[in-house]
Amino acid sequence: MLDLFSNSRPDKQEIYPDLFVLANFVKTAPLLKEVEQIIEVSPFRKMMTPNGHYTGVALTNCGEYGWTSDRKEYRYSKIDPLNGRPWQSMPDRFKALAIEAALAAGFENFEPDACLINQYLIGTKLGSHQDKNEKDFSQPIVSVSIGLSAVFQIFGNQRAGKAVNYRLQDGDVVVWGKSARLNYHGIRTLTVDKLNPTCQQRINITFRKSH
Ligand SMILES: O=C(O)CCC(=O)C(=O)O
Ligand SMILES: [Mn+2]
Repeated sequence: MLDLFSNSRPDKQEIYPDLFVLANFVKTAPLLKEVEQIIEVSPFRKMMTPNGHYTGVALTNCGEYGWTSDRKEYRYSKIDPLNGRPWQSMPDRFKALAIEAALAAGFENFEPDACLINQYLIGTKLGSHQDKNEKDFSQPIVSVSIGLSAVFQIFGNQRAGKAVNYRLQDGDVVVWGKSARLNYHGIRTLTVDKLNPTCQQRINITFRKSH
């Protein structure tokens, strides 16, 4: 029978060519515990960018390389510029998740060496951009959502292309590569979830092969 009121989603959905959503793929409480340990050493911070503005989202990293930015450029660095120390190593649980999700979306041999962790508070957004500071575009991006839901937008190969919108929930993983690897994407301004008003932040973890 057609269930008009079901809100269940397919486990795996290609919402754009070579861009897959793995719905409710991972339990996030253990991931959040790892993030809490990472931010004790390398806290969330907004970073200055070459266009003279600070990032809207606060971020940190773990793994061999971390994505950073300053007045001069965007780059991957082995050192956290805030504390002058190497980033915390990528937890085994993170690496295993990244590889498993990539595989589930059809990307074999993913070897992430960088893990960017974004913190979105209500009212923040991430404008349309490409992930293009990596040296190896043959490997996918794996992106994990924790906490408050948010609308992911994919614009194709133009910054202001027609958007495909998808609301990401806690535990969802997005994987993109091949023809989608350099597609523009972003996150719409976060709003309060009326059904869960105490949830005030979204954490996003993206795994990349930077070198
Ligand atoms: O928060 C997200 O889901 C996407 C994050 C992202 O695109 C990035 O960090 O480059
Ligand atoms: Mn991105």
